[in-house]
Amino acid sequence: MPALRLEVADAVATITLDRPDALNALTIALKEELLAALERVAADPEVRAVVLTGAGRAFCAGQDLRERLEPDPTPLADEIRLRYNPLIRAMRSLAKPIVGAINGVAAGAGASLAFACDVRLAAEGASFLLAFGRIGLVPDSGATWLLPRLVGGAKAAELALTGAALSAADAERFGLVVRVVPFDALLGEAQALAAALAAGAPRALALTKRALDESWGATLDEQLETEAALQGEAGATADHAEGIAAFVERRPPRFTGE
Ligand code: T3D
Repeated sequence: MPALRLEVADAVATITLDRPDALNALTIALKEELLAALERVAADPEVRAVVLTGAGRAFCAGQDLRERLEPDPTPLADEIRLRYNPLIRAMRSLAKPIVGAINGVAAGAGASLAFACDVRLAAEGASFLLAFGRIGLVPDSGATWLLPRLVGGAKAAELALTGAALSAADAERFGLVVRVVPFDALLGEAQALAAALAAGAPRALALTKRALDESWGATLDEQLETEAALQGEAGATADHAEGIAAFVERRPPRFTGE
């Protein structure tokens, strides 16, 4: 049985983690399906933006803890390297924006998946929970890199060390989510935001995502140079010419990704 749904409509791919009875906890199969889905949307020129969400009342409860009790589980460090790190790398290197529609609790590596999205909307009642410490583990799947950059070091330390839940409202206050909306409106709002992004110039969006990520390890001087180089690339696209033509002709641009 597939544990994930991938639907494409109007240039937006919606990926739904689909094990609601287990709060979309990550089995090996689900991790492999998610990586395959990310690779598929990366390769599909029709897809210009992605929504990642969960089925039912949770976004994702992290590693499926029951699977870890099965005979001969993969050693933890190997599992992280083999199946978690590639997911986070695939999300961050995807040249298309990912909107996280955080419909409910995002715990453990489920929170990490939420942090690895480019922007997040949350349903009222959603929460973020670095549940790792409760089972004697350390935050993984990029959580210790992404969270301090998203909410600041002090808040990240509190959440990582105490395992306290961050409510959707507090996540909005800390800038982790851009908006909190009623549960029933979440998917529609996330898809509308993704559709708006999908109408943008694909190359410029991809380069913007790259510039933002590269800034974390760069000095101002290095980043100024990165921006100049990326602007050279963006400025050479047909979409840039189309953007200027549309401005002058007072009409909406029709970006093609060329
Ligand atoms: O291990 C490795 O490979 C290394 C990688 C580690 C990465 C990680 O993600 S470590 C962290 C793993 N996740 C957790 O520790 C979170 C565990 N879950 C919870 O703490 C709670 O379920 C929640 C706070 C997320 C939600 O609580 P609540 O009260 O709303 O729901 P619940 O009743 O606990 O769960 C509902 C069902 O989902 C329940 O099943 P049942 O009894 O109705 O058949 C529960 O067992 C199942 N479920 C929830 N989380 C998981 C899970 N089943 C398997 N694995 C889970 N992580």
